[in-house]
Amino acid sequence: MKTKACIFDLDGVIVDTAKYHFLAWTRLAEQIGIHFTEKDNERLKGVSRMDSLDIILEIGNVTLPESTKLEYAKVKNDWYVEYISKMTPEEILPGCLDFVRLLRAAGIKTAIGSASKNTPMILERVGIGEYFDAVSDGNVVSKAKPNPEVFLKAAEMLGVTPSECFVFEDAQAGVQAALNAGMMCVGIGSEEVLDQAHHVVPGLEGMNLEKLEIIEKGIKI
Ligand code: B16
Ligand code: MG
Repeated sequence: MKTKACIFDLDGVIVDTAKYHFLAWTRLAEQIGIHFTEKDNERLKGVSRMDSLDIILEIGNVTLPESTKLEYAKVKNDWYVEYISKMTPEEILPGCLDFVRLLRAAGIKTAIGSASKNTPMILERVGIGEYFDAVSDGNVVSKAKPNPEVFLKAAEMLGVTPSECFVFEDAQAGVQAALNAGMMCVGIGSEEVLDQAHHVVPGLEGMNLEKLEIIEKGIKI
């Protein structure tokens, strides 16, 4: 197989932290007087913290000075950290650990490619850090997905070329970032939303090396 590394998005692929982001953003939106729904929350997936706040303010038609926005983003993050600090290994999404173990046993490198600045804390809480050879996250990159920086950085950390990498992503912006990086991409979620990916699966359950090889060859499964 040509593939030498697999890069995993964190929120929505390894753990479902979207629910905690939603709780914290809703709490903040209510405080500002903005009605924010679960459907609106879809727009925030894979998007950076400050860009997420801008989307919420746009929904509420609210304009704020930069200093207040930074203050609000901090308040939201403090609440979010309060939620994720209680996460446990049971919250790792089905199939993830089995697949990562298979990859590592086959000598394929693994990395995290996430927009989140809270990546180290989440990995520590769910006890999965040791399974990844590199962590490229919001603390080491500055350009948000669909910019490919986060995935290119992961490849660089692993010492592989982009064409040797597979990305697993649940957000449209993330799929686009993987394609912009020149990598293969498996979408995690709905085919309708992630139609740009080379292949889409509902989750990592049942994913294995044989399937990866078939997707790499461009054969539809
Ligand atoms: P933080 P991913 C993304 O993580 C989330 O999907 C997105 O909703 C969040 O705003 C972003 O991380 C930043 O997170 O506020 O923790 O730095 O999907 O790229 O793993
Ligand atoms: Mg995600």
